[in-house]
Amino acid sequence: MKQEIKVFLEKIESAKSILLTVHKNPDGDALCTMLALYQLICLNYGKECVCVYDGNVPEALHYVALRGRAHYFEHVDLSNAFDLAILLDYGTVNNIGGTRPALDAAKFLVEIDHHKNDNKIGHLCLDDDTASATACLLYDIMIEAGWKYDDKVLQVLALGILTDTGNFKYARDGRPLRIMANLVEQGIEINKLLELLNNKPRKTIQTEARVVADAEFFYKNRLAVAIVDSDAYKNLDGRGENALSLLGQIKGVEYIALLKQQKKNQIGVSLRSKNLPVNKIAEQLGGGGHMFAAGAVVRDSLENVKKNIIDIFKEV
Ligand SMILES: [Mn+2]
Repeated sequence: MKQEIKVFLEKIESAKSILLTVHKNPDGDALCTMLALYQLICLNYGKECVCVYDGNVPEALHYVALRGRAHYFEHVDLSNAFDLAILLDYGTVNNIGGTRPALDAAKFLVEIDHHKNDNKIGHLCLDDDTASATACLLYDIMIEAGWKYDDKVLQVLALGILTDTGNFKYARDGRPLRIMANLVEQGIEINKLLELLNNKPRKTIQTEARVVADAEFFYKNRLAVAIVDSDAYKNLDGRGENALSLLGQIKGVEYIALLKQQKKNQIGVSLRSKNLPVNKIAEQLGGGGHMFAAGAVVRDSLENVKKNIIDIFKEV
């Protein structure tokens, strides 16, 4: 067994209190991997971890197994330092949000992540930035540790992989498919999981459809820019993945920028690309992410951010 995993298992073994957390506004991979680890520690060590997040969980994820185990951080007493904290799928420190003080106070911090990150904060880092999802990393740990698991663990791991790879579209190598093959052989039904995610609020889907209808196109239609203004933003559930996906289906579109007015002068930017990497552009805007899916939060007016984005893509 790898030395790091050995240390990880020893830390779980000896901890009296364990905190699990993920990036703010958890997506499917973050939430589901946290829930899987919660259940694995329960099954294998008889220990109940505390699972917390900052921000909102998309409504579509409200029906996943074990959902009730994860709590908004302000609803939980985090004042006593935890023996062990485990931070999953966080990307960069800026993404952690309100659970950060509890992580800093913990006696030992383990991170499990698949994002590229030059500023790691874990005492032990079980990271691999070539992995397609943090769920893949946890699956490998589970197998290497020889942990028992149940159907709920398999369900949430499968959901983590499906959501983070966009149903395998963004699989970076064969690993997520091999893992999913194992999960399917053990009873996971992919169509049922995809159905389970079809629980988005009507106002979200209608808002995303409107945003797509109003999108603008630049540079011979290679760049699509879509705007979610502050009124529409209230209706969004998650990152606007449907709008991004629809725009990506348009012939000739190579890049998509979805600008979300979170506050008057705070714009969330989601970038998608079919060919050339956009993570460098996201970094230029103060954010980061993966090669073909990246983002940033820019503190400026919607008009300025839009103008700036269109300018940046002139060079691309
Ligand atoms: Mn992820």
